[in-house]
Amino acid sequence: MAEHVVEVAPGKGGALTFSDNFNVAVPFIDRHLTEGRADKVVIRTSDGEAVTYGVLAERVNRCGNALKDLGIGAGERVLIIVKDCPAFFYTFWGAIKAGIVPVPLNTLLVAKDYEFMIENSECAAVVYSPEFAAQVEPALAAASHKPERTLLTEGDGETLASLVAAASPELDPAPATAGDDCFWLYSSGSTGRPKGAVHAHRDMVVTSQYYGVDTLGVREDDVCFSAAKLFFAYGLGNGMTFPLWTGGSCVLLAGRPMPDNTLEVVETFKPTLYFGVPTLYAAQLQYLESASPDLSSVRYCVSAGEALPADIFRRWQDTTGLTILDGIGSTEALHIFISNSPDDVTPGTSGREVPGYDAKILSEDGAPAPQGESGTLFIRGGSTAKYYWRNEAKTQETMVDDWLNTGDTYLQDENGRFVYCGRSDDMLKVGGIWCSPFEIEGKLIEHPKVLEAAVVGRADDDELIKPEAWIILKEAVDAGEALEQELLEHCKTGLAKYKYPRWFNFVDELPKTATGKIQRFKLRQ
Ligand code: 3UK
Repeated sequence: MAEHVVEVAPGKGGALTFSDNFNVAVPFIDRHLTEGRADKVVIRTSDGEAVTYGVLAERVNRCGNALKDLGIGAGERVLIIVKDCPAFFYTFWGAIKAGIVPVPLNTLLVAKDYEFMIENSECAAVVYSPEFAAQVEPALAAASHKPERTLLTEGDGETLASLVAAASPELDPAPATAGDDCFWLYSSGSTGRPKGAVHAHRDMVVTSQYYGVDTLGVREDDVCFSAAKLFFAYGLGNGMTFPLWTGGSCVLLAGRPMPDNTLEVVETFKPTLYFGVPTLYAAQLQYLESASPDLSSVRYCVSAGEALPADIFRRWQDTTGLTILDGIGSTEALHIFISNSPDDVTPGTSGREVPGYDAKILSEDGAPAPQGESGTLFIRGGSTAKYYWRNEAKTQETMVDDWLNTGDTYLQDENGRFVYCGRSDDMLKVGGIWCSPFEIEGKLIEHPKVLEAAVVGRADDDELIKPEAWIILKEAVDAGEALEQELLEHCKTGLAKYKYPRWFNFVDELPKTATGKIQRFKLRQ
């Protein structure tokens, strides 16, 4: 078998066979030149930039060389804190082709989060967009590990852009195997620090083929638009690996996804596949009450990140005529492993196993849960992370034999469809992004007037979960609107933007166990 190739057996979920020497940058980037796509546009940005497959391949090579020229060695990490733009592609793929490990980070985080990731990854370099300098630069200054190089993507002086322009356009793929470490994504836990999930070269092939092609039906003529950002495993697949696997194209929106700018992108760039999260669908529905953009280019809409309420599914279908395919994925699995599909949709469920993945629901005693009864969902498939970086305890807890413990409670209905019942820990998904109640509580009790705090998820009018705070105040403080406003401001300044509590309750005591652990389940309504 030639080098850097993968054979796909026919049929959904068909076996994938990788050549012995396999660097995934070759099938995702270089293959398009040999298949005659050099002049096809692969990336369009909402600012009007267009990048062809030929230009992409050349810039990936230049970027890989630029990173090597900086002295970054094979296997070393490069943190990527970059908005959705072509430079994200160049850095991510340039690193992989050069044998360097890219680690895209959530761009909504704050300095103390980045400080931890800089130290935990012991990265050799940090590449960041100027938009995020205010959080990244203090993190670099405070971190005990000092990366050899930090680079802005663009701007004055030496930047990634200037190095790329000066670097050689020729780069041979670094030798690798399908199972070698390729890139990481950080995943958050309810307690403790984020965990670096280490993915192999094969993983993006598996997700792109089994979910992208076999389940969703992504094709060469598709234009993918993901409102979910590239740093998120969901967005990385939707907006980058699916088009690169099929020879299709994508549209990138650099700014924060809002109802108006996302629907404007749909109207202007006419994507055929649209990927969102439930919170944004709810906000878009409200926006569509007073606007009617042309969405007719879209073949299917996809939702993931948190459960899509059946009511939002129906209202979206009534308003736009479009079907939303809800599917559950995770950072550890890399993309969606249980999903509704174009010919099998049941609102209010996550659908069935994606071909190529297995799922099982286990009761507390470890036995398979009887049909209709809930238990913990485990999944198995070729794209799951190999391990968590330097976190043996969590690796052993989560990755059991070749099964992955999702931490989700699920049941299977009488038709075999999977129904989400909640998390088995206290973690919340807010707008599709992780939110730890402990972190918000920690922020609240920093406030001089707060004695104790507990945070739980509460469903809003759209049945979407948002943080709610229960607070014990120190003596002689009046609870009122002014105090709520003060606490709100306090949370908004020290936490990632989506994490502030939407409701405040002031109480005299919090429900606790004998050992003093807050019983959050008693506060959930
Ligand atoms: C929850 C869902 C119900 C669930 C993701 C698609 O969300 C992604 O990855 P994360 O690591 O979170 C994983 C957790 O989020 N979840 C995600 N989708 C659904 N719950 N219904 C859903 N449809 O708790 C899961 O364990 O941030 C989603 C593709 C790639 C991803 N990484």
